[in-house]
This record gives sequence, C-alpha cells and structure tokens, in this order.
Amino acid sequence: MKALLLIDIQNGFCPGGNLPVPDGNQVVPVANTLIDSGQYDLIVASQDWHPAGHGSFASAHPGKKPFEMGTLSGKPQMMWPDHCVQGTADAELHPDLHVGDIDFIQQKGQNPSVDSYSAFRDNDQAALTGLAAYLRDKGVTELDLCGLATDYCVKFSALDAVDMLPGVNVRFIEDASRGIDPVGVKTAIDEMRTRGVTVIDSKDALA
Ligand code: VGL
Ligand code: ZN
Repeated sequence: MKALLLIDIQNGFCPGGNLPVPDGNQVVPVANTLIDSGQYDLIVASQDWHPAGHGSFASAHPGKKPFEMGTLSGKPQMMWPDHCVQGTADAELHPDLHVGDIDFIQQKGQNPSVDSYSAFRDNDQAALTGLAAYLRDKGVTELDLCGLATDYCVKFSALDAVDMLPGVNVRFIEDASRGIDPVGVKTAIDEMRTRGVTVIDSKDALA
C-alpha cells in the first residue's frame, strides 16, 4: 500500500500568502503530476489550521516581530506572521491543487499553546493528530512526502513518519518541495537522510 502525503500546500505558504515560501507555488504542478500518476493507492494532505491569536504568531507576543525567536509554553518558538487562520483564504489548499483526488485531509496546529510542524503530532510530542493510526489502519507500507516547507513541516513530518511508522519506507520528493531558508533546507535534507528518509525526485517516484 503506497501513499502520498502532501504537506501544507496552502495559499498561506505560496507567494501572496501570509507566510510565503519562495517559489512555493511551483510545487503545485509537480504535486498534481504525482496525484494523477496512478502510482498511489492513497493520497493524504495536511493543512496548517490555526485559531486566530495562535501562540506561534508574533502578534500574540507584545514586542515580538515575525521571524524572531520567542517562547511558547516555556519552550523556544519561532515567531511567525499570522498565517493559515481557520476559515480564511490563507488556510485553503492551493486552488490549482487537484484536491478532488485527495482521500483525507489532516488538519493540525489547532492548539493555541503549542505549534505543530509535523502532520503526526504537536511539537511537544504530547498530542497525536491521528494520522499515524490512519496510515497504519490503511496498511501503508510506502510513504512518499513533499510540499511546504522543507525546513519545517515537511522535515518534521518525515522524521515522525520514520519514528511512528516502523517498517514503512519513507521518501522525500525534493523537487515537489520548497523551503523557507536555503541553509535550513540543506540541513533539513541532511537530517532526513541521516534518519533514514530516502531523498528522491518526482521522476524517481513516477518511474
Ligand atoms: C509551517 C511555519 C509555521 C510549514 C507551518 O508548513 O512549514 N511553517 N507553520
Ligand atoms: Zn503554522
């Protein structure tokens, strides 16, 4: 059972959004090719889905500016611009993404007092989203993932997939992903590789 996991391909992370990833929109045609390829038995997307005033927003911390470090529930936390607020256009999946072929959407980041980069669990690892159980129940043995942003939500989701889905072959599709910071992207890819994630391009996934 082979699954594709599309991470946070949302307006908010594309140019024009509130937390734009450079060239984030360029993952959409590649993701669509993967969706349409017939290679996958199951297609899942994650959706960053914050309440207004979420604790990861700089605006919730007087004196803090976006992209500074701050704290949230006593732990270091990157201060983000307000983004992907529930029910806003910023939180919608990209309008060109072939959403009609997505089997399940896993929302995350609803708890205002903890961030959730991973589609599998909150950053403090206390609360699970349920995605690991869902994929296990479906009998997934191979998981390809891609999307936005490589150095945050894609990386943390890939590492959690390795940890929480023992025996599942996890692959990161590099050309179907974009990151926030070029140095962070390089480090993230090295870390994924070291932890057992296979790094591929979409042509490898389609072969
Ligand atoms: C993300 C920062 C904050 C992501 C989500 O999708 O990579 N990054 N929220
Ligand atoms: Zn977020």
